[in-house]
Amino acid sequence: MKYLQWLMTGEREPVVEALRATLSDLSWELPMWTEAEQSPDRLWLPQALPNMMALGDVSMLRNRTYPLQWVSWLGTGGELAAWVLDKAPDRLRVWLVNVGDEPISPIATVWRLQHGTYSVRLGADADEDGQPDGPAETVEAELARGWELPVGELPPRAVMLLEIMQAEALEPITERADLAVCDRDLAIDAETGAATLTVHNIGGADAGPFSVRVARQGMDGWATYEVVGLAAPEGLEPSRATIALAGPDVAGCEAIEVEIVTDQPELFVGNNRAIVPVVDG
Ligand SMILES: [Ca+2]
Ligand SMILES: [Ca+2]
Repeated sequence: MKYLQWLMTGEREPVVEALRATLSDLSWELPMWTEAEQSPDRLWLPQALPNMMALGDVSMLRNRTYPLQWVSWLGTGGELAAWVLDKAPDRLRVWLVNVGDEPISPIATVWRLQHGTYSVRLGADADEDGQPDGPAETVEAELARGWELPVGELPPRAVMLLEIMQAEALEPITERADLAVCDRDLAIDAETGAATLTVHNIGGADAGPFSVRVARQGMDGWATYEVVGLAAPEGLEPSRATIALAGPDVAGCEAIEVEIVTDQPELFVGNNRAIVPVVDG
């Protein structure tokens, strides 16, 4: 594979050659993927190489469904070309090129960095030697799996080098509590109309006291429910707390908004809010 050839030798031409072949493949198969016929299972997207380059590893491929990517990108406007040069649990180094005509400010989501503080530097690498051409501003950022990092502004059509280097390792975030709620966590009793909300601890530590705020979607007024705590799951037993929703009256509204509020550091905060449809049981 041409990618391995680059890894072993540092020669870039084999990768460029493979990218040309990938683009050719995508171009002539595009009708088969889109308007020409039903999606066939004998046609593979040639995504391994673009994944390896832009994300650091394969994110998803037939028969390889475990996500291995090191980084993914948001806010690119479809104009970001990325080449992960170096990846390890304590560092990432990536070439970034904005191929558009306007500046973009992408956000990197890191997936395999250890929890820690990192020195982050974005600088020009016009001579493409993998080193910044001059001094570049360094900022400190705390990062862990799934956390987002604003990369900074990328000028059009310039090779930029992003370096994320660990300054200090912090405790593994998997040893934190993780309170969670999702859009299937509301039950309505068909007989009585009583509404019960379930919240979960899916983390690696007991959660102390927290509160759950509930509102009817799009309407003023929150009801707050206090929960004394929720132990971490043991073995294969899930850890759940149920809350009888005394008010607001959820009958007649399409959905409720739920927010878990805690002072405790969490494994992931993106699952602390949910819009939960109200469906009679
Ligand atoms: Ca350079
Ligand atoms: Ca959480």
